[in-house]
Amino acid sequence: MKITFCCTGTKPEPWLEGLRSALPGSEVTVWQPGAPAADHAVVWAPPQQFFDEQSQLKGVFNIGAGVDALLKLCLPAQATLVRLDDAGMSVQMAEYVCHAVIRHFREFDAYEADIQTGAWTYRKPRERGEFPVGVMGLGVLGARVAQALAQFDFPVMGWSRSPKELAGVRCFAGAAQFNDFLASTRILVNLLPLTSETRDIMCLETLSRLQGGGYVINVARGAHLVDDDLLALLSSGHLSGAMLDVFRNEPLPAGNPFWQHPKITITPHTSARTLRDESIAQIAGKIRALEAGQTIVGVVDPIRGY
Ligand code: NDP
Ligand code: OXD
Repeated sequence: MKITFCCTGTKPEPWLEGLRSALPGSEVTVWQPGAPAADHAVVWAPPQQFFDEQSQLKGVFNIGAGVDALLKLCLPAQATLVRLDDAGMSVQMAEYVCHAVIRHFREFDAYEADIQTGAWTYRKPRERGEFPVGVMGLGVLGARVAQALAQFDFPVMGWSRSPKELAGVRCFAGAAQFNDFLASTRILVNLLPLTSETRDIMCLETLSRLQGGGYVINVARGAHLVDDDLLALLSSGHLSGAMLDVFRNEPLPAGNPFWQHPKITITPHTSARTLRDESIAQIAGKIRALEAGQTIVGVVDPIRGY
């Protein structure tokens, strides 16, 4: 069995070694233009030329959870597109979002600023019930995040396309319940995939529906958020702040107002990193299963877009 590796910005050697030892007898090589046809591909941000040449692929394994960039390309029609299914990302996402929510709720940013000026000050404890958190997207990552937040006794809401039941989470579904979800939310967490339905979903109209003093945590994709609308609502005071891990252009260009904004905290697309060993084990298991004609989880529906 031949496996081709085409992951932009990723050091290939450890992946090749890992895949070879997880799939003994397989031939795993880095893709070069003109390379021989392979059975399966392990990819991140490949060029269109890759799929034009490797048009016979049976499986295409993305080394991330989001496939929005891949779905802009023309993939071989018969290839099964598979995204990472957790592989160690959900616990990282839960850490990041709980950190962001707690930092905001407990005003740790203000305490840090006070300490910098030598001030030993106390703030009045805030009422947890006044900080309901709404998680958009209740998939592999969103469900874990929502349940982790519920452990801290925040009121937690969740919104997904299809109805869900999650312990400790008040679930809303579909366009019909979106406004009720927003109106019940003060801290909004985005864990949606980027699709034609969800692009620009955090805009003036939707963010204005959040409870006053709202806070936005975007850990999915930059194009979910209309940047100028966030800035306008921060200026008006309707929103009190944001923690952003993802941006329309990455790396975030120098001079972008998000770099210096006093109410915005940014991180460099690092909320849930791809973990190599977990990912290799998952991908190798799924290649074996596909070869054996078995069904696997994490298959992307290109029409749905995730
Ligand atoms: P999943 O596919 O498991 O979950 C997606 C969720 O979004 C599902 O609950 C789905 O609903 C819901 N959804 C999709 N479309 C809509 C819609 N139109 N309206 C309402 N709900 C919708 O994805 P993951 O949880 O694995 O990942 C989510 C995203 O997180 C990825 O697509 C990626 O962009 C981002 N990500 C970011 C990382 C980072 O480091 N910043 C790392 C990893 C991922 P339903 O359940 O009904 O299908
Ligand atoms: C992913 C990501 O989609 O890293 O996995 O953003």
